[in-house]
Amino acid sequence: RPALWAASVAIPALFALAPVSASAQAGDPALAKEAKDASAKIYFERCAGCHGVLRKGATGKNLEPEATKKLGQARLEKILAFGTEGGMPNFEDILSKDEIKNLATYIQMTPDAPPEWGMKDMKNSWKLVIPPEKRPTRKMNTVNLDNVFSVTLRDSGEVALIDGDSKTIWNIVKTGYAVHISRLSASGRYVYVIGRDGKLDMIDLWMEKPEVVATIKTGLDARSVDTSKFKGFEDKYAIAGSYWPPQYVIMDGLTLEPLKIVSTRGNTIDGEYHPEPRVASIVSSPIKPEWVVNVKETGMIKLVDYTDINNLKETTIESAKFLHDGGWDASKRYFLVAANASDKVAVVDTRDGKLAALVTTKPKPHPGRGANFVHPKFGPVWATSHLGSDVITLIGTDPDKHPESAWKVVAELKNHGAGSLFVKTHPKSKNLWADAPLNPDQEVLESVTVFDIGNLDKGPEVINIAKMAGLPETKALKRVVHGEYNAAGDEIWFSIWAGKTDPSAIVVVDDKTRKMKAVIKDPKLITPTGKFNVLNTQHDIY
Ligand code: DHE
Repeated sequence: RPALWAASVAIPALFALAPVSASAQAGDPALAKEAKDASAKIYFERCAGCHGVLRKGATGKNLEPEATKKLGQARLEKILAFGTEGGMPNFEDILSKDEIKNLATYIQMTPDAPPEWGMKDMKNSWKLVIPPEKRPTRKMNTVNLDNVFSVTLRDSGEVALIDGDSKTIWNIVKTGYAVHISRLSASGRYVYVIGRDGKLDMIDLWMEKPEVVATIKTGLDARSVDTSKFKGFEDKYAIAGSYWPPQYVIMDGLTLEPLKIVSTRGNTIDGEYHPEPRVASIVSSPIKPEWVVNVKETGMIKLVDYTDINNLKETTIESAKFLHDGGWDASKRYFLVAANASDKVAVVDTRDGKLAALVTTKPKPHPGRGANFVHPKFGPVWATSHLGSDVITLIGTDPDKHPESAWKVVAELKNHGAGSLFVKTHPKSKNLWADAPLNPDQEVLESVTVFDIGNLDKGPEVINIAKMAGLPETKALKRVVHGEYNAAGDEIWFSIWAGKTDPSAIVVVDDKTRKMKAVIKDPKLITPTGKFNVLNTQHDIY
């Protein structure tokens, strides 16, 4: 399987920032300095996302010397070249034989800790490009902002802002490397974009052409961002979570000035100390002045109360290790987050500040933000698809009116394959969609499954979306990824994720007829992946 799941875009300078701490142990194999530095860079760019910078393991296995030395040089080289059944990608088509050999040696050496990134570094990196008082006082364009899509152009370090009404690119904005997600301000005016390199950019949609008005490097490796959304605190603060250093930072919501950094290092739910508990998903509660901050390796879910950030209150909820992505139930009281490598979904009751349930599922649930709909038999449910299984799991979410179904797997629908990343529906839609971009089979990764919510027994329709795009044949696979609805809820958009130099497209499907409605093509659409519709993202509609 190609190594797409691993970050395949250079995240520069992590190891160039400061000399890494020398921690070689007796008996470690050795590499010449140049080979070691090159391997450290490859490890960080391609492996750390799943295995951790300190190689403690998360979505991927523990790769500390104690484990890797047992496997030995030859076996490690084989695994790196050809991958494993367990989901480890193959690198033989991306890395040279020498790179694989050196990497196999490197991972038998004691891991070096990269530098920290504290308040001074953040302040030095912070640029207030246009201060709030110099920004427009009214909307300076005629674009229907509710229906703008912020589209990740993964391998070019940009986002495309696409006018969803005309389906044309409004602007392309330079952002961080291998951008991960976009989130909206409570007002719907600002788009916050976080890059894997920790760069956070704030884009003003009121400008004639939207541009970055503030930017900061929040860490050296990051995945998540949100703002304060509770009444009275709308956009007062922004928050970004890092993978490295393991911490989150609270910033001024309108300028991104860093205000407070909180480490997430600590003990796991098993009581063992972990030096690298990375911040995975973050979401802002609409019912309390709180963020839900999911700490991957410890399995701790933090409810961070932002009413008084100098005397910060954190409620720490124990759940399951390897927390990753998740979304609200329809009532927005419960947050459901996948502990993917534990095969569990944790349910947090944000009103009472407690774990409501820990639901065991088929392997590796991966919901994105999930999908909410009313099941004809079980009432309100939340859905997730899976990386490790060809099912779409439905979990009951209504303990008041459907207590017998609440927090139980009430159904497992058949997806067209494993290797799925995202499910999606919309309150106005009767369809439930799921992709499978990491499946090894070409027909499967090009296709999506769609169920009629009112008649799930009828079984799914499987539609090849990549073929609809009419792109020329190239060597790269055309992975169909991440469905996202328009503001009206009558179109669903899918990205074609191919190679950096391959032509790509976004396919717009009419939700009712399930037929192609438009194809957005442009040479500037380089590796489109995640898409974030302004209205749906602003109000957590999914
Ligand atoms: Fe993601 C969400 C982490 C690889 C596309 N991804 C998330 C979130 C986390 C995360 C923690 C939740 C953010 C939130 O809600 O606050 N992703 C990681 C990884 O650690 C991982 C496995 C490896 C890596 O090195 O980054 C990884 N992710 C990918 C990809 O390869 C994807 C498919 C393509 C890409 O653009 O990089 C990808 N991730 C996404 C998308 C979301 C996301 C589109 C947001 C989904 C949504 O609908 O909200």
